[in-house]
Amino acid sequence: EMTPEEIAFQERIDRGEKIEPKEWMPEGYRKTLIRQVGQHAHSEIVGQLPEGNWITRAPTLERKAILLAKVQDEAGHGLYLYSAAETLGVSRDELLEALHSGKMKYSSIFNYPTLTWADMGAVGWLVDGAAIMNQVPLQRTSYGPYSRAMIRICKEESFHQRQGYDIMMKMCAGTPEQKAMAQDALNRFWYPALMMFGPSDKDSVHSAQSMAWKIKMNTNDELRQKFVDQTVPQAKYLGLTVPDDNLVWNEEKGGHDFSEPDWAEFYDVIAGNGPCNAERLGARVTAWEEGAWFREGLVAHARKAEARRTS
Ligand code: FAQ
Repeated sequence: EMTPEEIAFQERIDRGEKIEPKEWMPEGYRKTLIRQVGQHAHSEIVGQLPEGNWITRAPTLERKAILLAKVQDEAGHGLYLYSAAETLGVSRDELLEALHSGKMKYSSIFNYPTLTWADMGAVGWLVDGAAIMNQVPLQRTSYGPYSRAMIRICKEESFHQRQGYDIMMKMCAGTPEQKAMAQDALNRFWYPALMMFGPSDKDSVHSAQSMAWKIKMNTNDELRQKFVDQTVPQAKYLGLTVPDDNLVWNEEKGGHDFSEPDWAEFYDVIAGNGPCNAERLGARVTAWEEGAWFREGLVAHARKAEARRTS
């Protein structure tokens, strides 16, 4: 049973109106957004780590400058998203505490290792490619601050995807060893990239309500299908093979048939048992603890400035 307030709220959503921070919203809407926007913010922050691993070992000065800029963009995306989440009445400290204690998730993809330079290509091409596929529709999401953050983020994300594909093109036009590294990176990142869209629709607990509220604009399977259809020709252009024997164009549905990722592995990774979960979370917790002196300094400085103003 919906209350009159809830009915009026749903009508606003159905008309395509944006919901703004101080306006009435159902508690479930607020909670779902805090979960999704918070997890999205955490993903951007944790997502700096797999690429940060290669900044000191980039093959040229130019590649190093590009990678550094990309990782800095991710920090910025995390900050806009924390700000968007804060408008829902949760503090950044509370969100970080939930991340550090393992109560809140971040994207499964960042729990896989980046073993070679070709992985920087695969991350940009596939991981940013999957991220954009999900984020472009979210520019039209019903919550104003989230939708505005997405507009800015998508502009930067499309540059990230191109820089990844550019690395793949260079590697694939290089020596046989370089091309083999590119193929190996595709082999390792293909299924984890497919998992980024979440469980298949029949197992997605939040999709129906989130789509009714336009917190999500598409189902997980819809976006995964679009991603496969977009990416397969790109792999072909590189002369690489997608690691799926069941991959075939299905004329009737106008899309590819493809193998599902290993969902047992997915659930294992989001439960904290992926190859790099402990390392990633450990790095974030250490960074937080080692930054305590700096946060304390900022607060002390703000207090002094305040005292000077009011005395
Ligand atoms: N990883 O009912 P659903 C980036 C959880 S892009 C971990 O289908 P929902 C950019 C889900 O939370 C990546 N957990 O859930 C970048 C739920 O558990 P809960 C970030 C996952 O929310 C690129 C449970 O499974 N993008 O960072 C995942 O309706 C390169 C049931 O699932 C976003 O966050 C997963 N892959 O749909 C940075 C986009 N999938 O919370 C650096 C916004 C599902 O009840 C380098 N988010 N779960 O405990 C979304 O669109 C949605 O939240 C989905 C999941 C589609 C991710």
